Amino acid sequence: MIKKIGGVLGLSIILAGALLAVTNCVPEEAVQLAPVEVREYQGQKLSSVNNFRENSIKGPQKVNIDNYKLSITGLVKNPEEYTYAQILQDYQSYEKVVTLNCVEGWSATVLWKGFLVKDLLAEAGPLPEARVVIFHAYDGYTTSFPIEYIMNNDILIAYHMNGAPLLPERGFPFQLVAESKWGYKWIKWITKIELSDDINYRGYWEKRGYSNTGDLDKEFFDND
Ligand SMILES: Nc1nc2c(c(=O)[nH]1)N[C@H]1C(S)=C(S)[C@@H](COP(=O)(O)O)O[C@H]1N2
Ligand SMILES: [Mo]
Repeated sequence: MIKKIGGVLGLSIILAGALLAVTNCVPEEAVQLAPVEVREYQGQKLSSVNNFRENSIKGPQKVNIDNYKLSITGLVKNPEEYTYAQILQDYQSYEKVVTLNCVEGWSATVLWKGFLVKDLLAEAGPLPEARVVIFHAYDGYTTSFPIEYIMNNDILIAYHMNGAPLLPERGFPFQLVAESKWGYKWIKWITKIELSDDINYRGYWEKRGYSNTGDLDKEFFDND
């Protein structure tokens, strides 16, 4: 009797195991479909990623993500290099709708998703002499900000626009969301963040007469 129950039990276990094995054949990874752009967020209409005008200094850049690194250098305790995947994994992500205003008179309102520059800086540990944060890009473009602008605001480096990864022409892998600043401060294709003590540093357009602060509520051609 005990033997018989044991046999039935044994058979049931084998059957249950077989059933489990079958159900386990369902793929665990979600199938990736082409991203669809979000055009409205919390009641607010968003611009399309195609509403931008592309007039970057050297045209759209194609960054090969397989050997891409984002480095943080200069006046920091721990210089660091990150892959795209590490940034997306290791840093808390944030979403925010912010409007980019170009000096040429157009603007685009977009849902940005990315990480906070100040979280990256906290990890790197700026030295006390660090006054300025200089951003460098794949096309040789640069722009800079006082360290207080980065540390005292929630400034994002974005990797998604309207719910989809940045397109190559929109700055893939990373664009700075320099809120309250003119469009030329929104550096695309960021490769390096350098902490510096050079308070007179001027980026690409800033060297050519554009305001160094780049504040939206002020003239973009001034003598600061
Ligand atoms: N690396 C890089 N970033 C850049 C530029 C550039 O030429 N190179 N142009 C800037 C200017 S002038 C503007 S208005 C915004 C516009 O972004 P868009 O070219 O995606 O429209 O990107 C900014 N970021
Ligand atoms: Mo611009």
